[in-house]
Amino acid sequence: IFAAVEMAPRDPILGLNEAFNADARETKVNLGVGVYYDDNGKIPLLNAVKAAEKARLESMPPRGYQPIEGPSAYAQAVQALLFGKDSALLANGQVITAEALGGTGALKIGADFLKRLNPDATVYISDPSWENHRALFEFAGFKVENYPYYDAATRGVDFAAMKACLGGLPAGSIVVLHACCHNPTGADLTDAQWQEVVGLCRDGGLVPFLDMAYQGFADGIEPDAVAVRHFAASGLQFFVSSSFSKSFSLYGERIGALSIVTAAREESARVLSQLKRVIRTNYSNPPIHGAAVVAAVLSSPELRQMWEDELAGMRDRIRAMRTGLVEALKAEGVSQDFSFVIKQRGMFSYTGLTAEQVERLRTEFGIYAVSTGRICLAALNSRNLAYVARAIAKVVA
Ligand code: PLP
Ligand code: TYF
Repeated sequence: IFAAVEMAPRDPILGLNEAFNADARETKVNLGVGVYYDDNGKIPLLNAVKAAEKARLESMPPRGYQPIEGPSAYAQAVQALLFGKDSALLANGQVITAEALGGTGALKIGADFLKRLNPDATVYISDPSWENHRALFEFAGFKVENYPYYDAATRGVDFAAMKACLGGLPAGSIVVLHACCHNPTGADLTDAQWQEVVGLCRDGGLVPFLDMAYQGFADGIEPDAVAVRHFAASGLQFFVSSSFSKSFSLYGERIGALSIVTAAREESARVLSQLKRVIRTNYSNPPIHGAAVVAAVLSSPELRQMWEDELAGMRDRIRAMRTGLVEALKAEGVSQDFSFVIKQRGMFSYTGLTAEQVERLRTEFGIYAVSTGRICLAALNSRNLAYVARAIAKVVA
């Protein structure tokens, strides 16, 4: 059966973890995977999550099957974060939300649903994009192309090229957009640019698919929803995948959601019925724990405040590491201007380090980064910052 099976390539990011774990050096640092670590280098268990879990454990709830689309309390909590609790779309019944297995699972059920709706569409992802976007949509059966996005010269978005491309796509094309904290570049669109993208999607009859994996990691819960809010105000139909992996530090619980904005309540019912079919034929219904914890935190004023404070703490610590890295590089005598690191948003910095420099960081210093030069700032801390800065200074010298 398996004689002709070829060895698949490793995931370029998750594969790094395996190499890192096998490295015996005590000074090793993993700047590869996009995970938030606290200043002690540990993945935090948020106090808001602890409190919700304690209450849940004490109540010893039964473990029956969930509804196919997950609990409605969870869907409502997700919708309020994405669209704002007073959104007219919510009042009109124009949004359906299904719990999903992380942001990845949300993208996949969205992709599977779209494949049934519009099998011949091409999916467009940013150049570059999260490593898994292309493979995920290809495995769902789509042809995947890039639209221009990052401009290495300005370390920002080549918006003219992006617009020119989106403006020329055939109607029905699916456009995957990073709603905030672009992975891997940290370069986001401005408010005005989002409005232009909404206009291009409307004029071109495109299908927008917003991917929101880092709400709260740029400027805050509300400001980071700007892209979703512009699309919501446009009257268009669109998809949003969202994730609590990062914002709740619940990576392994696999908790995310797919939300779809429809034209009307009646349409929502039809769309949800088909999405439920996609879910049922994949995994029947989603797990209980992550959704219960997130819904409990977001529906309790005290726990919600605790969570917002803890999320702000993560955001502020990443910012401090950005500034710290830039200052430490200067102190190491690096003449190249790295101040762009402070302007990039979210967990990552696209450092401009070459694949050879990244390779030297690994072999000579035990510092692991993605070969594209992406590093995760959230893996820096007060103990490894100087070491990392010294190593970068050596490889760029
Ligand atoms: N989309 C983007 C842009 C991401 O960076 C990530 C990162 O993990 C995901 C989706 C997937 O999120 P999750 O881990 O919740 O599946
Ligand atoms: O980009 C990252 O590092 C995170 C984590 O297949 C991740 O989004 C990376 C690869 C992957 C799943 C999650």
